[in-house]
Amino acid sequence: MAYETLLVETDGPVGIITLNRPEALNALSSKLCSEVCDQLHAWSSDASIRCVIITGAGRAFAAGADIKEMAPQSYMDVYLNDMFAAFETTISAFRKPIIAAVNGFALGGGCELAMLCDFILASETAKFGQPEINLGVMPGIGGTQRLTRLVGKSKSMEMCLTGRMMDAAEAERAGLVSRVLPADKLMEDARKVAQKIAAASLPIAMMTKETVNAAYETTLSQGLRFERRLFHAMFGTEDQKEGMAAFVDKRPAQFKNR
Ligand code: CO8
Repeated sequence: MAYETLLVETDGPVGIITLNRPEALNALSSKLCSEVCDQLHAWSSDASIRCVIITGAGRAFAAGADIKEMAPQSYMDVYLNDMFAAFETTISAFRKPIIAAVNGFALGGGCELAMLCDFILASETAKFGQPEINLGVMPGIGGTQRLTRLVGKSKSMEMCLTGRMMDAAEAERAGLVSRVLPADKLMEDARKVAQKIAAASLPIAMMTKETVNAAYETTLSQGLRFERRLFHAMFGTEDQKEGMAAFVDKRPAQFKNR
């Protein structure tokens, strides 16, 4: 499918979405958001895609929601359109692993998009922030909730109340990003990580994602019970038999995603 605001490619089982409005630092316009949703919907039912990377063209991952598009809107406009609700729910409901490869500014809705992904790989040039307070609003695509869970109340509160940016090193120390990579290696490494994930059994990767995410939604005892039930259920898959047999036979596993 040809898009106005995205570049989309596949590299075997890995789907790569590049947000492509570099002249606007990849600001999340309604068109861009609906195109991301369309592509994720297509890949959710495409069995050949087993992991997705989202990144940005140019010097930003995304510098937030499109301020020029939002500026004139009224309360009724954003309420009745349920602004950003479909974007948030489509990404958070996507069942296959998604990696954010953050190459530059990830601000406001851009930081929230990165946090909607399953984990963040950041280049040394990445900058994270929730500067909405400077615009007379606050984060609205999950920033107050996800940032707080990831970095704790004190840092989240400071960032949301002051709009200060965090550099990549601070974001890694704070637990917002899983790893910081040299800028010229970010996509090469992100592709390697995605290929590694895509080489695993897809249903097992999906159940693993669902179980880690359950840690944010349940008590510890409910989460442990959920983990144990899915762990037991994995013994009903062909891929568990293959993975363990391959270990014993000292050969690479050939998963069938069954
Ligand atoms: N929206 C629209 N255009 C943008 C945005 C944006 N978020 N960010 C940058 N641009 C545009 C600029 O207007 C400029 O365009 P032009 O050349 O036509 O003037 C171009 O991108 C380049 O930007 P700058 O010239 O400003 O580049 P600098 O290097 O000087 O500065 C910054 C880079 C610091 C990133 C700066 O652009 C900036 O502060 N951007 C805005 C960051 C921001 O405030 N983001 C939060 C937006 S609000 C939000 O995300 C809310 C989400 C929740 C909504 C929930 C609803 C339910």
